[in-house]
Formats: sequence, C-alpha cells, structure tokens
Amino acid sequence: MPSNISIEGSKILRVPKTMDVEALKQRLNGAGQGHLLQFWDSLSSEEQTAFFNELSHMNFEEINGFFETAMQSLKHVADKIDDLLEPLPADVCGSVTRTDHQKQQEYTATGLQAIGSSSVAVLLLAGGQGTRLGVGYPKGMYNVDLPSAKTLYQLQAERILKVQENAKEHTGKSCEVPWYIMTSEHTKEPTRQFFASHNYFGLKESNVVLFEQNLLPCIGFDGKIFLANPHKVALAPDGNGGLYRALRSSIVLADMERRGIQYVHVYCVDNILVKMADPLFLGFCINKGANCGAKVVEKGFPTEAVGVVCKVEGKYQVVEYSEITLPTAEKRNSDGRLTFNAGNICNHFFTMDFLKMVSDPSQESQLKHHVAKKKIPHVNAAGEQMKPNEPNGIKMEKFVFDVFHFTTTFAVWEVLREEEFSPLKNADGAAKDTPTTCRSDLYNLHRSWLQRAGATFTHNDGSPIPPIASSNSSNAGAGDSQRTCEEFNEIVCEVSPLVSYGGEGLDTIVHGKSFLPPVCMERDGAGKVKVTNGTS
Ligand code: UD2
Repeated sequence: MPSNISIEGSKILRVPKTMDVEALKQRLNGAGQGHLLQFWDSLSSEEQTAFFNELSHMNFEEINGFFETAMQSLKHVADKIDDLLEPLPADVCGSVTRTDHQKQQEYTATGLQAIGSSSVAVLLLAGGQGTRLGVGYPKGMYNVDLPSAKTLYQLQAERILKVQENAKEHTGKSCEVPWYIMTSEHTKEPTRQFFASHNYFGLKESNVVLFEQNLLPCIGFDGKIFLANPHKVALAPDGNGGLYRALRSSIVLADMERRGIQYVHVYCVDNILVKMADPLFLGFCINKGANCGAKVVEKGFPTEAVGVVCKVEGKYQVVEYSEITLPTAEKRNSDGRLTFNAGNICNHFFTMDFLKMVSDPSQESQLKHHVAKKKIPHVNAAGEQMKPNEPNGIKMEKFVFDVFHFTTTFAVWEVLREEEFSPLKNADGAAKDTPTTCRSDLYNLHRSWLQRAGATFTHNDGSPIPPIASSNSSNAGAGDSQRTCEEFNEIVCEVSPLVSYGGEGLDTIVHGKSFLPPVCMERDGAGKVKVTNGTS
C-alpha cells in the first residue's frame, strides 16, 4: 500500500506529503466552496493539518451534484404517487398468522440448517445519531431499565448466542453467526470500547466486526457547505443506505466471503424485540428463492406514519404515508385489511450475491439521496456558533430499503407487532416508542411465553392475573397490542435470551407453576436456569 494512504474504517484518507494550500483553495473556489477556508489564517498548525486532510479527501464535484439532485427532488415532495402504486403480489407474501404450524416448522428448519452451516451473518445498522432519544452515546448502549439492566446491545448479543445454540441442537454442528456492526464517526469508538469492556457479551471478539459508514456535509439552501467550527466541516452520516457504499470500501464483503456467508440479516438497533438471524424469516426467504426480503408488521390504521412495502411501476419499494393520498391509504381488500398494509420495520434479508450486486458502484450510484430540511448548527462568517430555530439547510441520506428496486425475487414475511416490533425512538414522556413502551412490550411478550408454556401468574393477594390475549389467536390489531401494554404495564416478566430465543424450551421449567411478579429467568455460568419471582 502506498505510504500516503491510510485506511480508517470504510474511508480511505489520502494524506498528502505536503500541504498545497493554494491548490486546495483553487479547487474549493472552483466548486463554489471557497468560504470553507475563511478562517484558515487564524488556525493553529495542528488545526490546519487536520482540516487540510479533511478537505483534501472530499469530492466537492460529487457533493455539489448530490446537492443539485436533492434540491430538484425537494420540488416534488408534495407530489403524490397513488396512480403508480400496486399492492404486493400474493405469491411473494407470507404471514405468521396465516401459515400453518407444519409449514412454519419447515421454514424454521431451513433457517436453522443455514445458521448451522455457518452461512448466515447478521448486520446491524448502528450509525444513526439517535437525536430523538437525546442521549450522547450510541443507542445500542441504552438500558431501558429491565430488572437485568441489560442494554440493547447485550440483548442482541445474547440472542445471537442462543440462536447459535439452537442451530447446533438442530444440526448437531457447532456454528458461528458473525455480527457486522455499521457505525459512524460518532458511534464507532464508544461502540468498540463498550463491547471490549463487556468482553463481547460472551461472543468471540473475531465474530464482532465493526465498520464505519461515510459522512456527507450538511449544506445550506444556497448550496454552501456549513462549517461546524472554524476548522471542521459540519458532517452527518449518509443514511442507513450508506451501508452499500461502506460495504464496498471496507473489508466486510471480503470477510463475509472468506467465512462462506450466503445470507445476511440486516436490522436496526432500536427494536428491543428484534429476532436476529430469525430462522423462520430466513427459512421463508430461502424457500421462496428470494435474493431480497423484508419482515413487516401489519399497518395499524390508515394514517399511521410508517412506510409500506409495495410495488411502484413494477418495482418493489417502501412508500411513505406522505407520498400517497388518504383515499389510497384507506383502501381495503374484500377481507377488510388495508390494501397497502405491509409496515416496514427495518428488518431485511439479503443473499450475499444480492449484497455484492447492489454495492457495486453501477447499482449503488443509482440510489437517490432522500433529503430532509434541518436546523443545522454551524459557525457563521463572523466565527459565531449559530443554533438556528428554523431549518437552514439540508441533510442527504440514502435508505437501506431502496435496493428493493433491484430485486426480481422478493419475499415479504409479516409478523405480529407485539411479538417482534417495539422500537426505542423517543425519551420517556413521548406518546410512543419510549423506554417505558419497550419495557412493557418485552414484559408482555415474555409473560405470554410463560403462559403458553403452562405457567400462571398471581397478584400479591393470590388472585389470578388474566392471561394476555394474543392477536395470533384473536383478531386484535396494533391498537389492541397498545392497550395490552398499558393494561399490563407493571407486570414485570423478563426471560433472558440465553434461556429462550422465541419462547421455546420453557415448558419443562415453568409448566404448572404459578408466579408472583416480578418474574425473572436467567441462566447462570453453568447453564442452569434460575427463576426469581415475588420478592425472592
Ligand atoms: C426506520 C425505517 C422506517 C421504519 C422504522 C422502524 C429506514 C430508512 N427507515 O426509520 O421505514 O422501518 O425504522 O423503526 O430504514 N442508521 C444508520 N446510519 C444512518 C442513519 C441511520 O446506521 O446514517 C441506522 C440507525 O442507527 C438505526 C436505523 O438505521 O439503527 C434506522 O434509523 P432511524 O432510527 O433514523 O430510522 P427511522 O426510525 O426514521
């Protein structure tokens, strides 16, 4: 490797041997970004070197091109695309509520077989800034205050350990599910330190692979790039669809190939119920012969602000509620279900071949940036830090699901919201998707597992706590699961992922037993399950 190239995460930084500031000035002036050097003379020599290096590896022509396209697209944000929308073809869809038990077992067996042959990887999108939650560290490090105090990262790590164990039981072979974690400049170092300081939560260090996504400058409506301070450009991650560019420029694809990975489960960090490398979902997609798949939940009501998976002009796509009119959002099939009801939960299946194909520049460059008007903090021409109250510019992001466009063999698997989707988006006090709702949803799910395994629950006075109605057996929809949360809010029941991945294996432990909440099930170092309940 030439000595002037250093590789840091997914970025290749070319560090020039000498600083040709004049040439840089000319390049910036030519691109209309000359203002970036306005504080140059007042910088220390360290600041100058660091800033020179930052600017030297930016492709301003490309960035200006992104900006032009982004501003064009803003003119069309209010456009509706109702006429172009088609529902998903029935033959690509499957549902946990409408697939019989035997078929589900077949899918699960296929998934466990793939995991058992060490051909499955999980890939976590964790480069977001978590602005809505408002904590200064990566969201995966958040502890929603379960009795075990486990963070989102720990829950996920333990689910990987358990699914490896389940696959081994199924196939008789030891297997490994590598965990690729896409971070960004803001999340990489704290994430690395967190895993190291927790001994990778029992996973092999070599199976936890961190890589870094790219950043893009934040740009004012006039096309001028903002400075975060006099010697640094204001940058933001390029969206979770930055995955494909990051894959291309990092060692990840090669690492996956070296390990013989064939299937990759991609998911977002904040869903406390996420089933990583879910054998049922994997098996469904594999049996369908799909190269790309999405797990979805049924949209709760027509105006719910979730993107729906559908077809647009013959291509698969996720369409936002804002892109269609109310009558289209309200359209129902003869069975009463919404026509466009496949709510995206950022939970995707890709074959290795598909990932390689969409990461190629010829495909990846076709993915358009989505544009958001934002209030962007910056330094003004007088060198003052500004915190605007109104949007003053744009951030540009690619979305992970935009590659659906490239598939012709798609699969969509619908699951129950109360079993698989409870995201942490907001701080407590907000109406939904908070630490409190995540905790409640996890308690409810785990209590339903125990009840299904033959356990009962009682109040302090000995009176029985009624069982949770599952929408698998009733016709309850999203609204009902919401009510269940509130109703059973304080009935604490936490089952460690090391004890059960999805409710399996609990019968022998709890059948015929009665529990007084709070109930906690954990596995000790020797593999023995310990149940605590009441005040014990
Ligand atoms: C995401 C989905 C949305 C829905 C929702 C469910 C996308 C684009 N949108 O919306 O359709 O499924 O989740 O919870 O997928 N991230 C990065 N790099 C970035 C930006 C985000 O890795 O530059 C990660 C982020 O850390 C998180 C995931 O992507 O794990 C989703 O990001 P978000 O929480 O900003 O997405 P949201 O809630 O708008």
